[in-house]
Amino acid sequence: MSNNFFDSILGAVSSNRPAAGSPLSQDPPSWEQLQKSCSGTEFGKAWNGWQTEWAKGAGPPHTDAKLRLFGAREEDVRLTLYRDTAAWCPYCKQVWMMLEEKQIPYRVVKINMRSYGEKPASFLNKVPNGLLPAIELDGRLMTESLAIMQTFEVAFPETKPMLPDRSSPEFERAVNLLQLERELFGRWCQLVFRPSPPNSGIRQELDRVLMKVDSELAATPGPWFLGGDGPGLVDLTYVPHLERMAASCAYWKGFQIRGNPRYANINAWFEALELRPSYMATKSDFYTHVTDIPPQYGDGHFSQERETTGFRRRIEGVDGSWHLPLPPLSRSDSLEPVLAENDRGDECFRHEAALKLASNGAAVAKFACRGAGRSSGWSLLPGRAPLSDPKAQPNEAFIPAVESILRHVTATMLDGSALNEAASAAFSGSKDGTPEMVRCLEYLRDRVGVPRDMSYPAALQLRAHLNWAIDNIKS
Ligand SMILES: N[C@@H](CCC(=O)N[C@@H](CS)C(=O)NCC(=O)O)C(=O)O
Repeated sequence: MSNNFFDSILGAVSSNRPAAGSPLSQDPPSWEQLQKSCSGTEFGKAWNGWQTEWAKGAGPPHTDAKLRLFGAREEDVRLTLYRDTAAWCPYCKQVWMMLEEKQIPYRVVKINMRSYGEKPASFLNKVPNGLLPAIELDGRLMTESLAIMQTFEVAFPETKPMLPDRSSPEFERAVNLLQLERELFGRWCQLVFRPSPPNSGIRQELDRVLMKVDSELAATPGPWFLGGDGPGLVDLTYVPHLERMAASCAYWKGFQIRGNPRYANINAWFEALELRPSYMATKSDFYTHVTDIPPQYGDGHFSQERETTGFRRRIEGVDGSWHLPLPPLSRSDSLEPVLAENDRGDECFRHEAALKLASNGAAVAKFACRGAGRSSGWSLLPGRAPLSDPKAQPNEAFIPAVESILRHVTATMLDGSALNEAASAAFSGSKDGTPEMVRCLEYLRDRVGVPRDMSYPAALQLRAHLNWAIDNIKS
Protein backbone atom coordinates (compact mmCIF):
# COMPACT_ATOMS: atom_id res chain seq x y z
CA MET A 1 0.00 0.00 0.00
CA SER A 2 1.21 3.47 -0.76
CA ASN A 3 1.78 6.17 1.79
CA ASN A 4 -0.10 9.37 1.05
CA PHE A 5 -1.94 7.55 -1.69
CA PHE A 6 -5.26 9.27 -1.17
CA ASP A 7 -3.59 12.67 -0.68
CA SER A 8 -1.72 12.46 -3.93
CA ILE A 9 -4.83 11.84 -5.96
CA LEU A 10 -6.78 14.49 -4.08
CA GLY A 11 -3.95 16.87 -4.89
CA ALA A 12 -4.29 15.97 -8.56
CA VAL A 13 -7.99 16.84 -8.46
CA SER A 14 -7.61 20.08 -6.56
CA SER A 15 -5.02 21.38 -8.98
CA ASN A 16 -7.22 20.31 -11.90
CA ARG A 17 -4.48 18.18 -13.31
CA PRO A 18 -5.52 14.90 -14.91
CA ALA A 19 -4.48 12.03 -12.70
CA ALA A 20 -2.65 10.39 -15.61
CA GLY A 21 0.01 13.08 -15.59
CA SER A 22 0.00 13.65 -11.86
CA PRO A 23 2.69 12.74 -9.39
CA LEU A 24 1.12 9.44 -8.47
CA SER A 25 4.37 7.76 -7.79
CA GLN A 26 2.70 4.77 -6.26
CA ASP A 27 -0.21 4.12 -8.55
CA PRO A 28 -2.40 1.22 -7.63
CA PRO A 29 -2.40 -1.60 -10.20
CA SER A 30 -4.23 -0.98 -13.49
CA TRP A 31 -7.67 -2.47 -14.06
CA GLU A 32 -6.06 -5.02 -16.41
CA GLN A 33 -3.62 -6.11 -13.70
CA LEU A 34 -6.41 -6.24 -11.14
CA GLN A 35 -8.63 -8.29 -13.46
CA LYS A 36 -5.79 -10.75 -13.87
CA SER A 37 -5.27 -10.99 -10.12
CA CYS A 38 -9.01 -11.41 -9.57
CA SER A 39 -9.12 -14.26 -12.10
CA GLY A 40 -6.34 -16.02 -10.20
CA THR A 41 -8.24 -16.20 -6.90
CA GLU A 42 -10.31 -19.25 -5.96
CA PHE A 43 -13.46 -17.21 -6.48
CA GLY A 44 -12.15 -15.90 -9.80
CA LYS A 45 -11.46 -19.41 -11.06
CA ALA A 46 -14.95 -20.55 -10.05
CA TRP A 47 -16.46 -17.41 -11.62
CA ASN A 48 -14.64 -17.97 -14.93
CA GLY A 49 -15.83 -21.58 -14.91
CA TRP A 50 -19.45 -20.46 -14.34
CA GLN A 51 -19.24 -17.94 -17.16
CA THR A 52 -18.19 -20.70 -19.54
CA GLU A 53 -21.03 -22.85 -18.24
CA TRP A 54 -23.62 -20.05 -18.47
CA ALA A 55 -22.71 -19.43 -22.12
CA LYS A 56 -23.58 -23.09 -22.74
CA GLY A 57 -26.86 -22.89 -20.81
CA ALA A 58 -25.48 -24.79 -17.81
CA GLY A 59 -23.96 -23.94 -14.41
CA PRO A 60 -25.64 -22.72 -11.20
CA PRO A 61 -28.61 -20.33 -11.27
CA HIS A 62 -27.49 -16.70 -11.29
CA THR A 63 -28.76 -13.26 -12.29
CA ASP A 64 -26.23 -13.24 -15.17
CA ALA A 65 -27.34 -16.61 -16.62
CA LYS A 66 -29.48 -15.90 -19.69
CA LEU A 67 -29.89 -19.40 -21.10
CA ARG A 68 -30.87 -22.37 -18.94
CA LEU A 69 -30.96 -25.72 -20.70
CA PHE A 70 -30.92 -28.40 -17.96
CA GLY A 71 -29.48 -30.81 -20.50
CA ALA A 72 -31.87 -29.91 -23.35
CA ARG A 73 -30.74 -28.68 -26.78
CA GLU A 74 -30.89 -24.93 -27.37
CA GLU A 75 -33.13 -25.35 -30.43
CA ASP A 76 -35.68 -27.19 -28.27
CA VAL A 77 -36.21 -24.32 -25.79
CA ARG A 78 -39.91 -23.38 -25.84
CA LEU A 79 -39.89 -20.60 -23.28
CA THR A 80 -38.64 -17.01 -22.86
CA LEU A 81 -38.90 -15.30 -19.47
CA TYR A 82 -39.01 -11.50 -19.43
CA ARG A 83 -37.87 -10.46 -15.98
CA ASP A 84 -36.49 -7.28 -14.43
CA THR A 85 -32.88 -6.24 -14.90
CA ALA A 86 -32.40 -5.49 -11.20
CA ALA A 87 -33.51 -9.05 -10.32
CA TRP A 88 -35.80 -7.50 -7.73
CA CYS A 89 -39.40 -7.85 -9.02
CA PRO A 90 -41.20 -10.14 -6.55
CA TYR A 91 -43.50 -11.71 -9.14
CA CYS A 92 -40.59 -12.39 -11.51
CA LYS A 93 -38.85 -14.13 -8.63
CA GLN A 94 -41.69 -16.63 -8.18
CA VAL A 95 -41.67 -17.58 -11.85
CA TRP A 96 -37.86 -17.63 -12.07
CA MET A 97 -37.57 -19.91 -9.03
CA MET A 98 -40.25 -22.23 -10.37
CA LEU A 99 -38.39 -22.65 -13.68
CA GLU A 100 -35.22 -23.47 -11.76
CA GLU A 101 -36.96 -25.88 -9.36
CA LYS A 102 -38.77 -27.68 -12.18
CA GLN A 103 -35.71 -27.47 -14.45
CA ILE A 104 -37.72 -26.20 -17.39
CA PRO A 105 -35.37 -24.96 -20.16
CA TYR A 106 -35.72 -21.21 -20.77
CA ARG A 107 -34.11 -18.04 -22.05
CA VAL A 108 -34.05 -14.76 -20.15
CA VAL A 109 -34.69 -11.29 -21.55
CA LYS A 110 -34.09 -8.56 -18.97
CA ILE A 111 -36.36 -5.50 -18.96
CA ASN A 112 -36.14 -2.48 -16.64
CA MET A 113 -38.76 -1.90 -14.04
CA ARG A 114 -40.23 1.57 -14.63
CA SER A 115 -38.64 2.83 -11.43
CA TYR A 116 -35.20 2.10 -12.92
CA GLY A 117 -35.67 3.71 -16.32
CA GLU A 118 -37.67 3.56 -19.54
CA LYS A 119 -38.78 0.23 -20.95
CA PRO A 120 -37.78 -0.66 -24.52
CA ALA A 121 -40.46 -0.19 -27.19
CA SER A 122 -39.90 -3.80 -28.30
CA PHE A 123 -41.28 -4.95 -24.91
CA LEU A 124 -44.08 -2.38 -24.71
CA ASN A 125 -45.27 -3.52 -28.14
CA LYS A 126 -45.73 -6.99 -26.67
CA VAL A 127 -46.94 -5.95 -23.19
CA PRO A 128 -48.52 -2.47 -23.45
CA ASN A 129 -48.93 -2.03 -19.65
CA GLY A 130 -45.24 -2.93 -19.25
CA LEU A 131 -45.84 -5.32 -16.33
CA LEU A 132 -43.32 -8.00 -15.45
CA PRO A 133 -42.99 -10.92 -15.48
CA ALA A 134 -44.10 -11.99 -18.94
CA ILE A 135 -43.37 -15.22 -20.76
CA GLU A 136 -43.52 -16.45 -24.32
CA LEU A 137 -44.34 -20.15 -24.44
CA ASP A 138 -44.39 -21.74 -27.88
CA GLY A 139 -44.75 -18.21 -29.27
CA ARG A 140 -47.72 -17.33 -27.04
CA LEU A 141 -47.36 -14.35 -24.70
CA MET A 142 -48.61 -14.56 -21.11
CA THR A 143 -48.54 -12.26 -18.09
CA GLU A 144 -49.70 -12.70 -14.44
CA SER A 145 -47.33 -14.74 -12.32
CA LEU A 146 -49.89 -17.12 -10.79
CA ALA A 147 -51.42 -17.98 -14.18
CA ILE A 148 -47.92 -18.45 -15.60
CA MET A 149 -46.94 -20.82 -12.79
CA GLN A 150 -50.15 -22.84 -13.19
CA THR A 151 -49.45 -23.06 -16.93
CA PHE A 152 -46.02 -24.56 -16.24
CA GLU A 153 -47.70 -27.40 -14.34
CA VAL A 154 -49.79 -28.25 -17.40
CA ALA A 155 -47.35 -27.46 -20.21
CA PHE A 156 -44.41 -29.39 -18.73
CA PRO A 157 -45.98 -32.54 -17.24
CA GLU A 158 -42.64 -34.36 -17.40
CA THR A 159 -41.19 -32.00 -14.72
CA LYS A 160 -41.51 -32.20 -10.93
CA PRO A 161 -45.14 -31.39 -9.90
CA MET A 162 -45.45 -28.31 -7.70
CA LEU A 163 -49.21 -28.28 -7.11
CA PRO A 164 -51.21 -31.22 -5.70
CA ASP A 165 -53.65 -33.04 -7.93
CA ARG A 166 -56.95 -31.14 -8.26
CA SER A 167 -58.94 -34.07 -6.92
CA SER A 168 -56.85 -34.42 -3.74
CA PRO A 169 -57.61 -32.86 -0.31
CA GLU A 170 -54.15 -31.21 -0.49
CA PHE A 171 -55.38 -29.16 -3.44
CA GLU A 172 -58.03 -27.53 -1.28
CA ARG A 173 -55.40 -26.83 1.35
CA ALA A 174 -53.19 -25.25 -1.33
CA VAL A 175 -56.04 -22.96 -2.38
CA ASN A 176 -56.63 -21.95 1.27
CA LEU A 177 -52.93 -21.27 1.72
CA LEU A 178 -52.90 -19.03 -1.36
CA GLN A 179 -55.79 -17.09 0.18
CA LEU A 180 -53.90 -16.85 3.46
CA GLU A 181 -50.96 -15.37 1.55
CA ARG A 182 -53.25 -12.62 0.22
CA GLU A 183 -54.45 -11.92 3.77
CA LEU A 184 -50.84 -11.74 4.96
CA PHE A 185 -49.97 -9.41 2.08
CA GLY A 186 -52.90 -7.16 2.94
CA ARG A 187 -51.97 -6.95 6.65
CA TRP A 188 -48.38 -6.18 5.76
CA CYS A 189 -49.37 -3.36 3.41
CA GLN A 190 -51.71 -1.95 6.05
CA LEU A 191 -48.98 -1.93 8.69
CA VAL A 192 -46.05 -0.64 6.66
CA PHE A 193 -47.45 1.47 3.81
CA ARG A 194 -50.44 3.20 5.41
CA PRO A 195 -50.38 5.65 8.28
CA SER A 196 -51.75 4.09 11.44
CA PRO A 197 -52.20 5.60 14.89
CA PRO A 198 -50.29 3.94 17.75
CA ASN A 199 -52.25 1.15 19.45
CA SER A 200 -54.45 0.70 16.39
CA GLY A 201 -53.98 -3.07 16.66
CA ILE A 202 -52.69 -3.38 13.09
CA ARG A 203 -49.37 -4.78 14.18
CA GLN A 204 -51.18 -7.39 16.32
CA GLU A 205 -53.26 -8.28 13.27
CA LEU A 206 -50.12 -8.90 11.22
CA ASP A 207 -48.72 -10.95 14.10
CA ARG A 208 -51.94 -12.99 14.22
CA VAL A 209 -51.72 -13.84 10.51
CA LEU A 210 -47.98 -14.58 10.80
CA MET A 211 -48.76 -16.99 13.66
CA LYS A 212 -51.38 -18.66 11.48
CA VAL A 213 -48.81 -19.01 8.65
CA ASP A 214 -46.34 -20.39 11.18
CA SER A 215 -48.83 -23.02 12.37
CA GLU A 216 -49.64 -24.01 8.77
CA LEU A 217 -45.94 -24.64 8.25
CA ALA A 218 -45.88 -26.77 11.40
CA ALA A 219 -48.77 -28.89 10.14
CA THR A 220 -46.69 -30.91 7.64
CA PRO A 221 -43.45 -32.81 8.17
CA GLY A 222 -40.44 -30.89 6.89
CA PRO A 223 -40.14 -27.18 6.23
CA TRP A 224 -42.55 -26.75 3.26
CA PHE A 225 -46.23 -25.73 3.27
CA LEU A 226 -47.40 -28.91 1.55
CA GLY A 227 -44.68 -31.31 2.71
CA GLY A 228 -42.48 -32.98 0.10
CA ASP A 229 -38.78 -32.63 -0.50
CA GLY A 230 -38.73 -29.13 -1.96
CA PRO A 231 -40.74 -25.92 -2.27
CA GLY A 232 -44.01 -26.07 -4.18
CA LEU A 233 -46.05 -23.39 -5.92
CA VAL A 234 -47.53 -22.34 -2.57
CA ASP A 235 -44.06 -21.80 -1.05
CA LEU A 236 -42.98 -19.79 -4.09
CA THR A 237 -46.03 -17.57 -3.74
CA TYR A 238 -45.02 -16.71 -0.15
CA VAL A 239 -41.28 -16.30 -0.85
CA PRO A 240 -41.01 -12.76 -2.26
CA HIS A 241 -43.41 -11.07 0.11
CA LEU A 242 -42.21 -12.77 3.29
CA GLU A 243 -38.67 -11.80 2.31
CA ARG A 244 -39.75 -8.18 1.74
CA MET A 245 -41.86 -8.24 4.92
CA ALA A 246 -38.86 -9.29 7.03
CA ALA A 247 -36.83 -6.34 5.68
CA SER A 248 -39.53 -3.68 5.71
CA CYS A 249 -41.13 -4.52 9.09
CA ALA A 250 -37.68 -4.36 10.72
CA TYR A 251 -36.79 -1.11 8.93
CA TRP A 252 -39.98 0.90 9.25
CA LYS A 253 -41.52 -0.66 12.33
CA GLY A 254 -38.68 -2.17 14.39
CA PHE A 255 -40.63 -5.42 14.09
CA GLN A 256 -38.43 -8.49 13.67
CA ILE A 257 -39.63 -11.52 11.73
CA ARG A 258 -36.35 -13.07 10.62
CA GLY A 259 -34.56 -14.48 13.67
CA ASN A 260 -37.65 -14.02 15.90
CA PRO A 261 -38.26 -17.29 17.84
CA ARG A 262 -41.99 -16.48 17.89
CA TYR A 263 -42.06 -17.44 14.20
CA ALA A 264 -39.90 -20.55 14.52
CA ASN A 265 -41.46 -22.40 11.59
CA ILE A 266 -41.24 -19.39 9.27
CA ASN A 267 -37.57 -19.11 10.20
CA ALA A 268 -36.98 -22.82 9.57
CA TRP A 269 -38.69 -22.34 6.18
CA PHE A 270 -36.34 -19.42 5.35
CA GLU A 271 -33.38 -21.59 6.32
CA ALA A 272 -34.58 -24.45 4.11
CA LEU A 273 -34.94 -21.96 1.25
CA GLU A 274 -31.43 -20.70 1.82
CA LEU A 275 -30.12 -24.18 1.09
CA ARG A 276 -31.62 -24.01 -2.41
CA PRO A 277 -29.53 -22.47 -5.18
CA SER A 278 -32.74 -21.29 -6.91
CA TYR A 279 -33.49 -19.10 -3.88
CA MET A 280 -29.97 -17.86 -3.23
CA ALA A 281 -29.65 -16.69 -6.86
CA THR A 282 -32.72 -14.49 -6.44
CA LYS A 283 -32.31 -13.39 -2.82
CA SER A 284 -31.91 -9.69 -2.09
CA ASP A 285 -30.65 -7.98 1.07
CA PHE A 286 -32.60 -5.79 3.51
CA TYR A 287 -30.94 -2.58 2.28
CA THR A 288 -31.82 -3.27 -1.37
CA HIS A 289 -35.38 -4.10 -0.33
CA VAL A 290 -35.99 -0.93 1.65
CA THR A 291 -34.67 1.20 -1.18
CA ASP A 292 -36.55 -0.73 -3.89
CA ILE A 293 -39.86 -1.25 -2.09
CA PRO A 294 -41.18 2.37 -2.01
CA PRO A 295 -41.41 2.86 -5.79
CA GLN A 296 -43.46 -0.33 -6.07
CA TYR A 297 -45.56 -0.31 -2.89
CA GLY A 298 -45.42 3.29 -1.65
CA ASP A 299 -43.44 4.92 1.13
CA GLY A 300 -43.15 3.04 4.40
CA HIS A 301 -44.34 4.78 7.56
CA PHE A 302 -41.84 4.85 10.39
CA SER A 303 -42.91 3.99 13.91
CA GLN A 304 -41.21 4.89 17.17
CA GLU A 305 -39.94 1.31 17.76
CA ARG A 306 -37.70 1.37 14.73
CA GLU A 307 -35.52 3.91 16.56
CA THR A 308 -35.44 1.99 19.83
CA THR A 309 -34.48 -1.27 18.16
CA GLY A 310 -31.83 0.43 16.00
CA PHE A 311 -32.86 -1.75 13.04
CA ARG A 312 -33.18 1.20 10.66
CA ARG A 313 -29.65 2.38 11.41
CA ARG A 314 -28.33 -1.16 11.09
CA ILE A 315 -29.98 -1.73 7.71
CA GLU A 316 -28.65 1.61 6.41
CA GLY A 317 -25.20 0.72 7.70
CA VAL A 318 -24.93 3.96 9.71
CA ASP A 319 -24.47 2.21 13.08
CA GLY A 320 -21.04 0.97 12.01
CA SER A 321 -22.32 -2.27 10.52
CA TRP A 322 -20.84 -1.31 7.13
CA HIS A 323 -17.43 -0.73 8.65
CA LEU A 324 -14.38 -2.96 8.95
CA PRO A 325 -13.90 -5.29 10.68
CA LEU A 326 -17.24 -6.83 9.71
CA PRO A 327 -18.85 -9.05 12.34
CA PRO A 328 -19.15 -12.79 11.59
CA LEU A 329 -21.90 -13.37 9.02
CA SER A 330 -23.59 -16.23 10.80
CA ARG A 331 -23.84 -14.67 14.26
CA SER A 332 -27.10 -15.63 15.91
CA ASP A 333 -28.35 -12.10 16.73
CA SER A 334 -28.11 -11.00 13.12
CA LEU A 335 -31.14 -9.41 11.50
CA GLU A 336 -30.00 -10.95 8.22
CA PRO A 337 -28.36 -14.21 9.23
CA VAL A 338 -26.27 -16.08 6.67
CA LEU A 339 -26.34 -19.86 6.99
CA ALA A 340 -23.01 -21.46 7.82
CA GLU A 341 -23.45 -23.49 4.61
CA ASN A 342 -23.52 -20.24 2.60
CA ASP A 343 -20.63 -18.58 4.40
CA ARG A 344 -17.73 -18.95 1.95
CA GLY A 345 -15.48 -16.91 4.24
CA ASP A 346 -14.49 -13.24 4.24
CA GLU A 347 -11.70 -13.71 1.76
CA CYS A 348 -13.95 -15.29 -0.85
CA PHE A 349 -16.55 -12.51 -0.50
CA ARG A 350 -13.84 -9.83 -0.69
CA HIS A 351 -12.63 -11.48 -3.88
CA GLU A 352 -16.14 -11.58 -5.30
CA ALA A 353 -16.55 -7.84 -4.67
CA ALA A 354 -13.09 -7.13 -6.11
CA LEU A 355 -13.83 -9.12 -9.25
CA LYS A 356 -17.18 -7.43 -9.83
CA LEU A 357 -15.60 -3.99 -9.37
CA ALA A 358 -12.54 -4.71 -11.52
CA SER A 359 -14.49 -6.31 -14.34
CA ASN A 360 -16.24 -3.00 -15.06
CA GLY A 361 -13.92 -0.57 -13.26
CA ALA A 362 -13.82 2.39 -15.63
CA ALA A 363 -17.62 2.44 -16.05
CA VAL A 364 -18.16 2.08 -12.30
CA ALA A 365 -15.84 5.05 -11.64
CA LYS A 366 -17.79 7.18 -14.11
CA PHE A 367 -21.04 6.07 -12.46
CA ALA A 368 -19.67 6.98 -9.00
CA CYS A 369 -18.82 10.48 -10.26
CA ARG A 370 -22.56 11.17 -10.46
CA GLY A 371 -22.11 11.75 -6.72
CA ALA A 372 -20.31 15.02 -7.53
CA GLY A 373 -22.30 15.66 -10.68
CA ARG A 374 -25.84 16.65 -11.52
CA SER A 375 -28.84 14.59 -10.49
CA SER A 376 -31.68 14.65 -13.00
CA GLY A 377 -34.12 14.58 -10.10
CA TRP A 378 -35.25 11.17 -11.43
CA SER A 379 -35.25 9.33 -8.14
CA LEU A 380 -36.94 12.19 -6.28
CA LEU A 381 -40.17 11.67 -8.18
CA PRO A 382 -42.72 9.17 -6.84
CA GLY A 383 -42.40 5.69 -8.30
CA ARG A 384 -38.67 6.01 -8.93
CA ALA A 385 -35.94 3.91 -7.31
CA PRO A 386 -33.12 5.65 -5.41
CA LEU A 387 -30.82 2.86 -6.63
CA SER A 388 -31.18 4.31 -10.11
CA ASP A 389 -31.02 7.66 -11.86
CA PRO A 390 -30.61 6.82 -15.52
CA LYS A 391 -30.31 10.50 -16.46
CA ALA A 392 -27.79 11.69 -13.83
CA GLN A 393 -24.66 13.40 -15.17
CA PRO A 394 -21.28 12.46 -13.68
CA ASN A 395 -18.74 15.16 -12.85
CA GLU A 396 -16.07 13.98 -15.26
CA ALA A 397 -13.31 16.03 -13.59
CA PHE A 398 -13.30 13.49 -10.78
CA ILE A 399 -13.17 10.34 -12.87
CA PRO A 400 -9.36 9.84 -12.82
CA ALA A 401 -9.17 10.36 -9.06
CA VAL A 402 -12.19 8.18 -8.29
CA GLU A 403 -10.86 5.51 -10.60
CA SER A 404 -7.54 5.51 -8.74
CA ILE A 405 -9.29 5.14 -5.42
CA LEU A 406 -11.45 2.32 -6.73
CA ARG A 407 -8.37 0.53 -8.08
CA HIS A 408 -6.84 0.96 -4.66
CA VAL A 409 -9.99 -0.36 -2.96
CA THR A 410 -9.97 -3.35 -5.33
CA ALA A 411 -6.33 -4.13 -4.55
CA THR A 412 -7.12 -3.86 -0.85
CA MET A 413 -10.07 -6.23 -1.13
CA LEU A 414 -7.83 -8.64 -3.01
CA ASP A 415 -5.06 -8.74 -0.42
CA GLY A 416 -7.24 -8.12 2.65
CA SER A 417 -4.88 -5.47 3.97
CA ALA A 418 -7.38 -2.79 5.00
CA LEU A 419 -6.99 -3.60 8.68
CA ASN A 420 -3.25 -3.53 8.40
CA GLU A 421 -2.04 -0.30 10.09
CA ALA A 422 0.52 0.44 7.41
CA ALA A 423 -2.12 0.36 4.68
CA SER A 424 -4.24 3.02 6.31
CA ALA A 425 -1.43 5.16 7.73
CA ALA A 426 -0.38 8.67 6.83
CA PHE A 427 -3.38 10.05 4.99
CA SER A 428 -2.64 13.64 5.88
CA GLY A 429 -1.98 16.87 4.03
CA SER A 430 -4.09 18.72 1.48
CA LYS A 431 -7.76 17.77 1.52
CA ASP A 432 -8.93 19.91 -1.40
CA GLY A 433 -11.57 18.08 -3.36
CA THR A 434 -12.38 15.81 -0.44
CA PRO A 435 -16.11 16.56 -0.11
CA GLU A 436 -16.71 15.74 -3.77
CA MET A 437 -14.62 12.58 -3.60
CA VAL A 438 -16.51 11.48 -0.51
CA ARG A 439 -19.80 12.10 -2.27
CA CYS A 440 -18.71 9.97 -5.24
CA LEU A 441 -17.69 7.04 -3.03
CA GLU A 442 -20.86 7.34 -0.93
CA TYR A 443 -22.96 7.43 -4.09
CA LEU A 444 -21.42 4.17 -5.24
CA ARG A 445 -21.66 2.57 -1.78
CA ASP A 446 -25.37 3.38 -1.54
CA ARG A 447 -26.18 2.04 -4.99
CA VAL A 448 -24.84 -1.47 -4.68
CA GLY A 449 -27.87 -3.69 -5.30
CA VAL A 450 -28.22 -7.34 -4.27
CA PRO A 451 -28.42 -9.73 -6.12
CA ARG A 452 -28.03 -7.61 -9.28
CA ASP A 453 -24.44 -6.56 -8.58
CA MET A 454 -23.17 -9.26 -6.22
CA SER A 455 -24.16 -11.44 -3.26
CA TYR A 456 -25.10 -9.88 0.09
CA PRO A 457 -21.83 -10.78 1.88
CA ALA A 458 -19.80 -9.42 -1.06
CA ALA A 459 -21.88 -6.22 -1.06
CA LEU A 460 -21.12 -5.82 2.66
CA GLN A 461 -17.41 -6.13 1.90
CA LEU A 462 -17.58 -3.53 -0.86
CA ARG A 463 -19.64 -1.11 1.25
CA ALA A 464 -17.24 -1.52 4.19
CA HIS A 465 -14.13 -1.05 2.00
CA LEU A 466 -15.65 2.06 0.42
CA ASN A 467 -16.24 3.38 3.94
CA TRP A 468 -12.63 2.54 4.75
CA ALA A 469 -11.51 4.68 1.77
CA ILE A 470 -13.93 7.47 2.77
CA ASP A 471 -12.62 7.48 6.35
CA ASN A 472 -9.07 7.66 5.07
CA ILE A 473 -9.65 10.59 2.76
CA LYS A 474 -11.57 12.42 5.47
CA SER A 475 -9.04 11.86 8.23
N1 LIG B 1 -50.29 -9.36 -10.85
C1 LIG B 1 -49.05 -9.25 -11.57
C2 LIG B 1 -48.27 -8.13 -10.93
C3 LIG B 1 -47.03 -7.82 -11.70
C4 LIG B 1 -46.41 -6.52 -11.24
O1 LIG B 1 -47.04 -5.71 -10.51
N2 LIG B 1 -45.20 -6.30 -11.66
C5 LIG B 1 -44.51 -5.09 -11.32
C6 LIG B 1 -43.11 -5.35 -10.81
S1 LIG B 1 -43.13 -6.00 -9.21
C7 LIG B 1 -44.26 -4.30 -12.60
O2 LIG B 1 -43.95 -4.86 -13.63
N3 LIG B 1 -44.42 -2.98 -12.50
C8 LIG B 1 -44.07 -2.12 -13.58
C9 LIG B 1 -42.66 -1.74 -13.50
O3 LIG B 1 -42.14 -1.54 -12.38
O4 LIG B 1 -42.02 -1.60 -14.52
C10 LIG B 1 -48.30 -10.59 -11.50
O5 LIG B 1 -48.52 -11.34 -10.54
O6 LIG B 1 -47.53 -10.91 -12.42
